[in-house]
Amino acid sequence: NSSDLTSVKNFIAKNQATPNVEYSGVAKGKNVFIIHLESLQQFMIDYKWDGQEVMPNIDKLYHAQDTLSFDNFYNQVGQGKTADAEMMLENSLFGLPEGSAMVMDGTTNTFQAAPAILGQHGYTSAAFHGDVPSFWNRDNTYKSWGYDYFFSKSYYPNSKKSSYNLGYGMKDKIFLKDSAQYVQRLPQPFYAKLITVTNHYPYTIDSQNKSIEPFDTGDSTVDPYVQTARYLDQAVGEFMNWLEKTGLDKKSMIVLYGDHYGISNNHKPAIAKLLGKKKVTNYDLANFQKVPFMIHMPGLKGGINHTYGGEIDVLPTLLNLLGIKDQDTIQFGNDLLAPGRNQTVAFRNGDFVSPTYTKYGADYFDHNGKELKHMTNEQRQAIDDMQNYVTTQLSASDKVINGDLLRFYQPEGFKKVIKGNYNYKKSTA
Ligand code: GP9
Ligand code: MN
Repeated sequence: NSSDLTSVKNFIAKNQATPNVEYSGVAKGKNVFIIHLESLQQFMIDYKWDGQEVMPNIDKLYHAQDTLSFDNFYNQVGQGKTADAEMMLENSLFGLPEGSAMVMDGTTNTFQAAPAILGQHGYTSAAFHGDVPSFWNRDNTYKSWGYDYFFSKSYYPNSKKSSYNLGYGMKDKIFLKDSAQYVQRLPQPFYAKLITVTNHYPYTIDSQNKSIEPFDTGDSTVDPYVQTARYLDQAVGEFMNWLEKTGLDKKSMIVLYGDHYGISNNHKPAIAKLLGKKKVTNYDLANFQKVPFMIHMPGLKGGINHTYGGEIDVLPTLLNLLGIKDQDTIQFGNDLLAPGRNQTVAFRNGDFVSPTYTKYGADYFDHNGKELKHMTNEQRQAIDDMQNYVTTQLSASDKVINGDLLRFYQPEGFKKVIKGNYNYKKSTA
């Protein structure tokens, strides 16, 4: 109801950081690519294995002068995994404590999502995914988010060849190559989201596409991860080459992100081996939740930024770069480049990380990863304040989704999305 909406708005007003003016509008009018890197974790950046750099293409982008890279960027997903990441990235709303918000509320709720916001600033939006459109209820949710196009399996003639598919859909190299023909035909400026799938558990890949030895932790769930991550890196490299060849790279801002961990906390001995440690603490596991986040654009003042943030912060960051004012939208994140932003990052279960304190599982840590078995009053107070912020933020976001509160709210200049205007069925004419 409307009093819930008021408390949400108050929380946002109190916690919203003023975006970084130096970066406001530097990407104005550019095409936007969102490249979803399935299950890719930050520890894989610059990782060496089998005498080689595992991901030379992504590493090169990570270190490029015109890439803004973030090395304290966390995934914040819950059970909705990919779907939660998509919800956060494009709405700056959290997934739910249980289940997937895209599945449970994507069809019926009102949203003020990136494709709709950009659509009202002259952008054409399109999502690409090489599997059935119903997965995670994307086909319905994308209408609520205002996606003009959704290219899924039936749009890809090659999806019919069984050797071109694996696990959750078309193999990334084929998927990205075949998506290019549609990308090329989109009116510019466009907002295009490409969802890769090959680097997904159980990390199988055919022998022609294996170009690195599996890890040797002895944990068979974990070991092939490096082989599909390598394949994903090659697919991204090929796509970047294509962008350069067409000249599209010069007209675009390319955003890459890992959606969530590939190696779960059920594999602690293997994680310890990969990190070169005897055993892992909860602090290590919290760190292990970092995922890559990079914004690449020719001419962008890049570098590796150490701010603590996560998926919830992406939308405000991108809107500021694009010069789109959104100060009155309901978004729970903050511009990652904003000076003085709150750097407490919530995990979906209420745990958190920050530059000063971390809570993970039953444990609390200081900024050096030292466990706080006994706390000073000052530490206790600081941690209580952080916990309070995290709990309030998560529950306010849940109120928005569970109560469908955005149906009562009209940001200035935003036109309500009319779901019936969208139809993603491939026409046979
Ligand atoms: C399915 C893919 C995988 O389309 O996005 O989802 P996940 O299992 O990672 O949530
Ligand atoms: Mn995923």
